[in-house]
Amino acid sequence: MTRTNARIDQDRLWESLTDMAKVGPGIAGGNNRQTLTDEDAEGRRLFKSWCDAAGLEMGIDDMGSMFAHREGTDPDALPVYIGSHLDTQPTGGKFDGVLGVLGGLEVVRTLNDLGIQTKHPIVVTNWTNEEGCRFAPAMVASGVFAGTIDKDWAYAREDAKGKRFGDELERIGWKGAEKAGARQMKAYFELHIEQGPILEDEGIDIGVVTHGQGLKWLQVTLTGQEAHSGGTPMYKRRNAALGMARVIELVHEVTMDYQPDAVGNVGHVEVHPNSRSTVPGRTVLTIDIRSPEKEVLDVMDQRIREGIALISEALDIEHEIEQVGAFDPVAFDRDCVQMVRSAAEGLGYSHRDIVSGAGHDACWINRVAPTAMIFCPCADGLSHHEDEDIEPEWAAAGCDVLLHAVLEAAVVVA
Ligand code: HGY
Ligand code: MN
Ligand code: MN
Repeated sequence: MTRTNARIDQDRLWESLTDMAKVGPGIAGGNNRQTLTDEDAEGRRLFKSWCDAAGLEMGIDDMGSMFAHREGTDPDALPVYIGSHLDTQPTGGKFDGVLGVLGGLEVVRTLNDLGIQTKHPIVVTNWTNEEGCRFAPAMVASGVFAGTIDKDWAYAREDAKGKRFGDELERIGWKGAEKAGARQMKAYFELHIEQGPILEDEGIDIGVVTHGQGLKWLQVTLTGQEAHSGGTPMYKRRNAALGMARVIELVHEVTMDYQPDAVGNVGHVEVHPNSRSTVPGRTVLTIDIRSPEKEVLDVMDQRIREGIALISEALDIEHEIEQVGAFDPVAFDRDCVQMVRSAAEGLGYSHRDIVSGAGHDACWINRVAPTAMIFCPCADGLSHHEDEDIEPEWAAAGCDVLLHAVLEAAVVVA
C-alpha cells in the first residue's frame, strides 16, 4: 500500500474499541466511564500503554488532557492534531468520543506500518471531561485550552457529591504540568459518530461537518418552602417541584416554536429534600437549548428567562438562573473541511455536508486552530444510550478519511 491508497486496519481499530469498551462497563452493554473517576483513570492508562507501544511521546496539561506526539521530519513545524474524548455519559455508548481518540491512534499505527513520514508532527489527543455530565459544563478542558473557560473556575466545579474537579484530577493522578492552551496547532481533525439519524437514513458513508450548532446550558434553582404534604392546604403551598414541572413544559413550548432546527431539553433535575411526604422546597434543573442560529438561541434564552419569572411569581417561589455553559454556532475551517471532502471523494466514499447537533471539543478548538470534523453513521442515530452502535465498516471508512485528511495537512515527505 502506498500513501495514495493507504487504508487503516479495520480489525485492529475494532479490537481497540472493543478493549476500551471493557473499561467502565455500563449496566446494559454500554459504558459508564465518567470523567475523573477511577474508570476514567483506567481508560487513560490503557490509551497511554497503546501510545507507548506506538512510539508516541505523551504530554499532559493541567486540565488532564493527553497529547500523544508522533515526530515529523521538521520538528519546528506546527503539529496536526487529531482528537476527541474517552469520558462517557453515565448510560453512554462505546463509540461517542472513543472513536475519535482511537481512530487517531489507528492513523498513527497505520503510518508506522507503512513507514510514512510527515513533515508536520502528528498528535493524538484525549480531552478531559467532554461530556460535562459529572462536572458541568461540557467540553470544559478544550474550553480552557481555547481560552474561553477559566481554569480556576473549572477546578472549582463540583459534582453531585460536592467533589471538586481540581481535587478529583489530582486524586486520579492525571494533572499534568503543561499549561492548557500553550500548545500551537497547524490544524485539528475530529472523527465522531453522527449522534443523529441522517447518514444512516440516507445510506451515506461520511458526514463532512461544515458547522456545529450553538448551545446554552442554564442552571435554574427554584426555591419555595418545604411543608407537610398532608397537612398543608394547596393554596398555602410554595411548591418548587410544581415550578420545575412548568419550567420543563416552558422549555418544550418555546423550542417547538423554532422547529425544525432548534432543540431543547431538561436532562438534569434535583428535588430537595426528595421525600414522599414533603412539599419540595428547592429544585435545581439544567436547561439545554441549541440552534444553528445565534439569534434563535438568544431569543429562546430570553423567552425562557421571562417565562421562569412569570412561573415563579404565580407560585410565590424564588428563582436563580446561572449560565453554566455556552458557545456560539461554529463554522469550521473551509480548507480543512475541503481536505475531508476530497479525502472522502478520493477514497470513493459517499458523503454529504452536515451540521453537528451535538457539541464537540472541535467547537472550541476551532477558535484557536483550523478545525474540521468527520462523521460516520450510528445505528438508528442513537447516542447517549447504552445501545449506541456502529458497523466496523462505518468506523473504518471514517478513519480512512481521517487518515487522508491528516496526511494532506501534515504533508507526506516519505
Ligand atoms: O452535549 C453535547 O452535545 C456533548 O455530547 N457533550
Ligand atoms: Mn462526544
Ligand atoms: Mn457525548
